[in-house]
Amino acid sequence: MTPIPKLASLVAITLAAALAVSSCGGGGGGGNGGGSPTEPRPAQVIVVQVKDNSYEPKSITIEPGDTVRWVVSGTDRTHTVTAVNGAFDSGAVFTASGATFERRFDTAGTWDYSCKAHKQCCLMQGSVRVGSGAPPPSPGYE
Ligand SMILES: [Cu+2]
Repeated sequence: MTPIPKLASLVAITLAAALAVSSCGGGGGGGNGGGSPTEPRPAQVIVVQVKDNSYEPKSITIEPGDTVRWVVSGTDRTHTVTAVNGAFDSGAVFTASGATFERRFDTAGTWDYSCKAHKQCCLMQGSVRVGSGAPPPSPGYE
């Protein structure tokens, strides 16, 4: 009749509980979403900076369905994004830093574009290639 057996059983119970807790945990975490390899990647938004007399990057390659967002960076001079073939024209929206113009490109191909105000003087030109088989931009736009 000593208290020792009681103490021993209490320790045993405590140990058992601790083991039960620690043996939980782990597991789970499996599966990373993934998706099938044939699933198309989600459409993306690609940013091109509009600076004084240049676009950065000057030429980009995207996938059909992607959107290009031109953003004025560090200038308050007026620029445009104007397609050579007339497919799109931002107009004079780039009048302040942070101003944007967006266009989604759904069909494969190559679009050369320039700034109406600074094409002649400064060769402010760029291009968007849509799809891996898009032809190279015209000289001066690549
Ligand atoms: Cu310009």
